[in-house]
Amino acid sequence: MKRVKHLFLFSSLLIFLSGCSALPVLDPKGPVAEAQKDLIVWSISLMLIVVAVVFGLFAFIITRYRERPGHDSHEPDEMEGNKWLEIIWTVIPIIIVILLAVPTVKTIYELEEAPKSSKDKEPLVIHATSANWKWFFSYPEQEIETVNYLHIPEDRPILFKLSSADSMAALWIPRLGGQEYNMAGMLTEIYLQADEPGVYQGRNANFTGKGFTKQQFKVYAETPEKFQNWVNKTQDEAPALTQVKYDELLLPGHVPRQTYSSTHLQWVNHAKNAEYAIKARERQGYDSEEAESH
Ligand SMILES: [Cu+2]
Repeated sequence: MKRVKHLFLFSSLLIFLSGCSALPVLDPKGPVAEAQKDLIVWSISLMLIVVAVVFGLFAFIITRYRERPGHDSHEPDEMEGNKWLEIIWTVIPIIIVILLAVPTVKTIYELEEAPKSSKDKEPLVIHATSANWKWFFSYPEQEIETVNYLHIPEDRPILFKLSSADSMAALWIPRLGGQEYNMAGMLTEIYLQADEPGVYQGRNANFTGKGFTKQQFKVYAETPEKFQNWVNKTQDEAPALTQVKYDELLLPGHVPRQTYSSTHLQWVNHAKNAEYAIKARERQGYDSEEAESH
C-alpha cells in the first residue's frame, strides 16, 4: 500500500515537472522573453529558498519544543528584547527585498528599449490594433495591413505601437515576451524580437467579453529575405483596404485572416481617436445594446 502511494506521488511529480517544460513562457524564442524568463526563475528560486528555511525552522521548532513526557508544563524564561536577533530579522528581509528589486527594476528599464543584442538594427514598426474580437497589424513603412496574423523578420527588434478600437485589450506573444495593454485613445509601446524563424502563438490577454477566447493570431518569424518577399508579394497582389471595408471589419465578431496593400492609418489612428469605432458602427446601423441582449 505504501509503495503504491509513493508511486502515485512520484508519477504526479513527474507529470507536474514535464508539464512545466511545455509552458511557452519558460521556453523563450527571443531576448525579451529570455530576460523575463531569467527574472521569473531568479525570483521563484529565491522565494523557494525563503520557503525552505521558514518551513525547516517551523518543523524544527514544533518538534523540539512540543509538549512531551518529561517536557510538559515547561514555562520559558521571561525575555525582553535581543539586540542580535532583532538585527538579524531586520537585515535578512532587507537583503531579500534588494535581491528581488534590483534585477526587477533593471530588467523593466532595459525592456523599455530595443534589445541590446540588436541595438544597431533599425526596428520594424508595426501598429497592433485590437477590435472586438480581432487584431489589425499595420506596417506603415511597407504600407500593408494584415488581420489576425503577422509576418516579422527574425533577429530584428519589432516596435509594436498598441491601441484599441474599443475594449481595453492586451497583446501577448508568450514565446517573444510578456503582454502590454491596448487602449482606445492611447498609445503604448513594446519591443519584441524573435531570435529564430518559427510560428508563434499570440493572443489577447485581457478579458473583453464573449469573443475573447478566440481573439488569437499567429506570428510568422522568418529570415529577412523571406520577409521581404512576403512584403513585396503583398504590395503587388493584395487589394487596398477601403474605409467601407474597414468599418465593416470593426463590427464586433470574428473575421478570417486578411491581407491588404494599404493601412487604416490613412484615415484613423485609434490611439488618437477613441470614438471612431462607435461612430463607424452607428453609420452601419449597428445597435450595441440590441446585440448584447441576444
Ligand atoms: Cu490607458
